[in-house]
Amino acid sequence: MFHLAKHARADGPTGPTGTPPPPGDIDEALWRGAAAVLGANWTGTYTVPSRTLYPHQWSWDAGFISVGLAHVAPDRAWRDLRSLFEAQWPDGRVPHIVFDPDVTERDYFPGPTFWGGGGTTPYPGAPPTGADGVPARRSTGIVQPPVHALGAWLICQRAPGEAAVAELRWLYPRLVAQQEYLATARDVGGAGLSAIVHPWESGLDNSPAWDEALANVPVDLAVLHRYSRRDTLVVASDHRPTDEDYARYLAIALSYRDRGYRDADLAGRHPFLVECPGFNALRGAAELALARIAEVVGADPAAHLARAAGITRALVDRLFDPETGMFHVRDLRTGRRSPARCVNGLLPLVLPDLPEPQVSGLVAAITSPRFGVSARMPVPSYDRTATDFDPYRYWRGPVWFNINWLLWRGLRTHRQETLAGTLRTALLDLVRDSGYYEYFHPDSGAGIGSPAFSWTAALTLDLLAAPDDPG
Ligand code: 2M8
Repeated sequence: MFHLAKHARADGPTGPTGTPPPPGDIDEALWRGAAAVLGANWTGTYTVPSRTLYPHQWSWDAGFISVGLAHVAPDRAWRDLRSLFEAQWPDGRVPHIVFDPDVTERDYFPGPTFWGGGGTTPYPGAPPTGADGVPARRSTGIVQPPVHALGAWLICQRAPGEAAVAELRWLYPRLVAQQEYLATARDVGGAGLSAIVHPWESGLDNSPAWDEALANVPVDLAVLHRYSRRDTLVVASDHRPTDEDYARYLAIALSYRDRGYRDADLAGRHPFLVECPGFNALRGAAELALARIAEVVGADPAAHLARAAGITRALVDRLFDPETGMFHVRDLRTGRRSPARCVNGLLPLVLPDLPEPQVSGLVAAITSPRFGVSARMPVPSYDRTATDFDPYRYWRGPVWFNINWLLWRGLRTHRQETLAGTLRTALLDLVRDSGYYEYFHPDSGAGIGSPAFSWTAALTLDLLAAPDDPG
């Protein structure tokens, strides 16, 4: 456990004082348990994903967490997003981890020293100071899926009012800069999709989606002697990425870092450049959320709507495979689409303007034996029928809550209410039976990874509240 005493909130570690009661006739124990997890993981300015495994602020975690906080502590939801965006780089990128200066390097690897190249100054390109001249917290130089505009829009929907509008005004230009960075510096393929430069940028770290692209990255296990992993001291090693994968992750990160996190000439030299359907679908969803935010803050929504439509078209043209009926990642170094059927290939369902053939393909995949949503189990992270499906190893099989919450929203968007209802019930049963775990065994439902995991708790609240209008 890390720094529980230091981070404990003034009103106690077990939950926000005066947690609002659950709306309507819903499971009060589950609601209060979820609020207590968020209370215990609150540091005073943001929420850690997990006290034991992830003691800093993570980018896409913050987006999901903010949606849950909107139900029980909207002020914290906004504070969480502000904390993250205070560490935004001048080029618009929002770092995938923003480090807590009071947490030691021993508590998480790779920490600020690794990402900063060992220096004590911020990285090339990183903001020297944050808002109001406060020194910025140090950060990584890579990004994660941009779920923050959606988060901001949903906070505003769940907890409307003048304070929400003021927060939206502060965030809007920052969210626009984030999208601009992804649409320009990261459009390495030149076709309107952003490339990710590291598997960690996808959020689905060791998904089989990356296997083909990673096979071309040499493994140098010696790197693991220079640096030592910490995750496998906290969680069973067969529930985490392998050492080979980890050595490649470090090599790719070092390659990016040692060229100052520059994006200008990525195509010729960077060892990992992939277009991910999940990342880009969420970028499209962010543009749609920005269009709605623009209306509130008095800006023009048209450019956001146009960009969202362009992303949907590019996704269909470049990443959809009519034979499998789903989307697949494309390796920009070889031009090949990966054959692996992974859950990021289902995420374009969140886009309301996805054409009918693609929607039907995804709904068929979700209900097929490969991903089969049954009343008992949500969608796993990988094709259940694949020979290398692994029910324990992180993003290679287990069920993840954030992805299923997105699919639940996507199903509702496309008026698949019965299927959405089945998925919601399965997700809530999972946390009721196993707790607010980081991920879950796709057959038994047993919790794996970190207990008391923030996005699982946050999205449980949103599922319990299940607003009529998903927003
Ligand atoms: C996991 O990723 C981090 C690296 O970013 C790790 O394994 O140490 C992923 O599940 C990622 O999606 C998530 O944002 C992060 C924190 O919850 O953990």
